[in-house]
Formats: sequence, structure tokens, C-alpha cells
Amino acid sequence: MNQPMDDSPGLTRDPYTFQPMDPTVTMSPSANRELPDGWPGSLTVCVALAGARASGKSLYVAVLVKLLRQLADEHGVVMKPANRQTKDSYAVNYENPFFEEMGLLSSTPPVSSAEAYQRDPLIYDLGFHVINGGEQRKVFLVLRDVAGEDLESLPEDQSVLDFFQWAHEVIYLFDPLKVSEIRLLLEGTVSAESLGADATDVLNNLLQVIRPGALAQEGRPRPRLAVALSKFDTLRSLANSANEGWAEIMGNRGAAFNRQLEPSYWGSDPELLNEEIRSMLLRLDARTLLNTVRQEAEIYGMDVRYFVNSSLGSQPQGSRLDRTGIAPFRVLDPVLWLLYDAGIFWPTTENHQQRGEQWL
Ligand SMILES: Nc1nc2c(ncn2[C@@H]2O[C@H](COP(=O)(O)OP(=O)(O)OP(=O)(O)O)[C@@H](O)[C@H]2O)c(=O)[nH]1
Ligand SMILES: [Mg+2]
Repeated sequence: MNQPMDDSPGLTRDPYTFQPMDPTVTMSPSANRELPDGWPGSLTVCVALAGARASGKSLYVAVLVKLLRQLADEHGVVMKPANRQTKDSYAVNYENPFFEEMGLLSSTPPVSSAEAYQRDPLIYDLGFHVINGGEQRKVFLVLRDVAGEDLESLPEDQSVLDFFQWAHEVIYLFDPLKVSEIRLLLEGTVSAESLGADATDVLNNLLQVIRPGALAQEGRPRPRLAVALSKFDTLRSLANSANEGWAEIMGNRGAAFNRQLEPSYWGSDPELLNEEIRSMLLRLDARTLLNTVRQEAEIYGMDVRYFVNSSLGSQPQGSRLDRTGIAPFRVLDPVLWLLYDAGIFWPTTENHQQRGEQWL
């Protein structure tokens, strides 16, 4: 948007609550902590992860940060942790156990516990960008991981999760095997051992925290909702299964859900993918989930899109990563949805203002 700074309330957010803040101050009004250099007047992009236990949120964050760094590099921008705390937390909780030790991550502790490192968001400096064809601004991306445990049974003091209401986008990950209809359909074909509650129950809890109906009534913006089938490698492996119906669906090489184009999530790809996943969920009989999204989110003006992704690219071997390494699939898409609409990281130089709906 081509507006002077003072006419753009809400661009600069408090990274701890995601709420709009006075764009001239250097301290977080909620946490009373010093904000990273360059914060005043910046655009703060706020993204929160959601999903049941073991739905893949933390591994997603681990891989997303690496891929975003690569993307920034390709655009001649250095993406860097905006403060010491982000640098340390990413290294200790994500990077070292996963990329260095080639192991999986521990379950994220509930917010009430002393070890709940996710209370401090990960804040990245994405450098300066021309926002929607207008002026140059410093852009920060704030990522909040959450403990699935806290969304499976909401904490007594739900206000600790209020940041979800203010997020620009909530990425709701669900393990395909945690949709009861899908699990029944795939029984015997894919191993269904894993923790975590039913995907629709957790989505209901999330929407109880976001309260899209109340936000609409108050005239407040609603977060976008990216509904993403995680661990998609499990479903893709069905291309070689004895189940003919599944082998045919997943074996369709031309399907958007089977390919990752370069540039990612651009052109007609978002629309195709969205429609394919919606119909796949219908085919999988995940009607309760789809109906919940329609009746509890879309009806209140939440912008919803469907995604698939795999952080690992293949099944882990016990508590270790596959020795052949990881091959992430469509991990960036939900974040690109948001960034592209602000004019950030466009793969082309066409006029930024021509693109889609604005969320700023
Ligand atoms: N096959 C496959 N398994 C995955 C993938 N991502 C995660 N997993 C499995 O899911 C488990 C849980 O992943 P996490 O990222 O720790 O899950 P989480 O959602 O952060 O869980 P909580 O912290 O308990 O809320 C991992 O240990 C893996 O076994 C994936 O891309 N493919
Ligand atoms: Mg976790």
C-alpha cells in the first residue's frame, strides 16, 4: 500500500501479542522488552502454527526457517534472527537436534510449564522490501510455535493463546491419519500409530480461541487460515499401494499435490492445489473437517486455503531421520500465500500492485 507511515496503523505489531502497537516506540508494550533494531515503522508479519500433538508443527518450523533463508538468498536479501533469543532458541530447540544430530524433536512443552520456550516467538529480519508497490519498509517475520497439548485441551487461562486472534495467518497442520474418516479408510495400508487428538476436535478448539464470529462482529480482521495436510509423504507412498483407488489418485503425476514447481505457489498453482485438496478431502470423506471450516470459519469471513506438505519427505526411521536426508515438499506455500500478497519475494518483476487481495 502506498501510504505514508503515520497513515498505516497496524503495520507494526507487538511480536509477543501480535497486536498493533505504536509504531514509534522501541519497547514491546506487553512484554516491556526491547524490540529488535529497526522495529519502529516496520511491517511485522505474524504467523502462528496450530495443530494436535505430533501433527508436525515444530519440524515444520525447523525446515521452514531454512527454506525461507534460501529463498531470501535467491532474492539477494539476508534473512537473519532479529535478536539473540531467536538465534539461541532456533539453534537449541530446532536446528541442533534436527539438522545436526539428525534426530526428531521433543514434544513442545505446554505453555504453563517453565520450559515453554515457545512463549518467546522466533523473530526474523527479512530486510527492506517494497510493500505492495509502495514504499520500502523493513519487514520482520514472527513465527509462533505452539504445544499441541495446549490446543488439545485448552489451558485454564485461555488468554495466553490470544495471539491467534491477531495473527495474519494461522497454519493449521493436521496428520491425515488423525482425521477419523481417513484413518478408517487407510487402515492396514499405512501405520496409524501416533499421538495426538482428532484433527476436527483440535480445529474446533482453535476456532474457539480465535472466535471468528466475535471478531467479525467487532469489525476486527480475521486471521487467514491455511489448512494443511502434513506428513504428506505418507499419503504419497500410497501411489505404490495395492489399494487400486489410492494408487490411482496418488499416482497422478500431473496433479498439483504431486509436484513442486519453481517458482513455488505461483500462477495457477495455488488455485489448482486448493481445489485438488478440497476434493481429496471430500474423497477421503473428511466431511466433518470441511464442514467445520465452512461453518465456523469461512462463514465469518476467514480466508481459508487448503495445502499439503511434508517437512521430511519420507517416514523417519524410529527416532532418527532417514539416512538419505530430508526432502521437504511444499513447506513454503502457506507463508508464500501471505508474503506474495504483500508484494514480498515475488518471482517476477511485474507490477506488484497487480497482485491479489491485500491483507495489510
Ligand atoms: N512421515 C512424516 N512424519 C513426520 C513429518 N513431520 C513430522 N513427522 C512425525 O511427527 C512427529 C512429531 O513432529 P513434531 O514436529 O515434533 O510435532 P508437533 O506438532 O510439534 O508436536 P507437539 O510439539 O507435541 O505439539 C515427528 O517426530 C515425526 O515422527 C513428515 O513430514 N513426514
Ligand atoms: Mg512441537
